[in-house]
Amino acid sequence: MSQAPGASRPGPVQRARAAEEARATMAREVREGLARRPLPELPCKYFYDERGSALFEQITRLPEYYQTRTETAILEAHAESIVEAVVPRELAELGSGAGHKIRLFLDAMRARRRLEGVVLLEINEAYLRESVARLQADFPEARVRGVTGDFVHDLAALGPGGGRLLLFLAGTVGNLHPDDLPAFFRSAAAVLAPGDAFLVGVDLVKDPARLHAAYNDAAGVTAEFNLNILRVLNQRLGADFDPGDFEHRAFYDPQRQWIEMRLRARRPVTAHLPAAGVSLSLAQGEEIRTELSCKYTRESLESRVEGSGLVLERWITDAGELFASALLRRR
Ligand code: AVJ
Repeated sequence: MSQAPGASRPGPVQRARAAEEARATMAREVREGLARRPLPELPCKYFYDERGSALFEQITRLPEYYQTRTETAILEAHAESIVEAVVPRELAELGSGAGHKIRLFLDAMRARRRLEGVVLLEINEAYLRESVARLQADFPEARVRGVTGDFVHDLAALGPGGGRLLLFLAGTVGNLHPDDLPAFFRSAAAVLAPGDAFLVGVDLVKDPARLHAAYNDAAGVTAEFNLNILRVLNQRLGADFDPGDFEHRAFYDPQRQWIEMRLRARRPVTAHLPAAGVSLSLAQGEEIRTELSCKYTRESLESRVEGSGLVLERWITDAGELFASALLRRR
């Protein structure tokens, strides 16, 4: 009966790493990020506690934030034909997992009586538990399981592929640095068997004004989302940030083809993060980078897939070419 806390036991939700290890990893990543100069950084995966996940859900419904509704429309039109081409037995998803989009694929798989398993990899454990329970109730014929972890370090926890369609939607691939994409695609290829597929949602290079508006919404939800990372540090690392000391900033860098989100100190700030063993001093106007959201073209994305063992098989966009679904096939 005695089991180490956090040890993974077979069950619907398994942890890629024990809770204490996850906290130690967070402490290290935050310490290393904040030590960077000239620009201190925080890993954007720490936006997503319960409040952060709820704020992101709100972002997806903003008039300025075209990504979610555009990708949904693409998948509503094409999920069937993707399932037709891939013939998966198992659906795997990195991040989210609760939403409407995964169901388009599950319904198409069910209609072909091919649905055997679902596996979700998600960083927010509470959110993951809910998603697993909901999907299991709606798709009783499938074995639904979840793994808590992040998609950079914990992909291997998905286990070996074979009949797998792996989804990575919402343009979240844009949160990785472009230099890290080749290694990421190789690690995705490692959890796929030849013939398996990887569907990646990609936000496209476009009019900078459109991008700017999507990350500077009039209602200020993105600003709240950005500031939430400080609350997460306060809660999980015992930090003493006052979110009121910072303001939201997001801008498009046309050379790098990415959106950067930053938090700018409104006044001189000193914060202590005891659990990370670090403190941070910023002068007024100094900034912390909290997120990269990289935008791609077909060519710039494909160049980073090259050599990974995956090949671009289909590139589906909306009529306005705002967003793309890239279907990659494991060779
Ligand atoms: C989760 C990567 C899709 O970069 O657009 C939304 C997160 N950040 N508004 C993105 C986000 C600011 C989002 N993704």
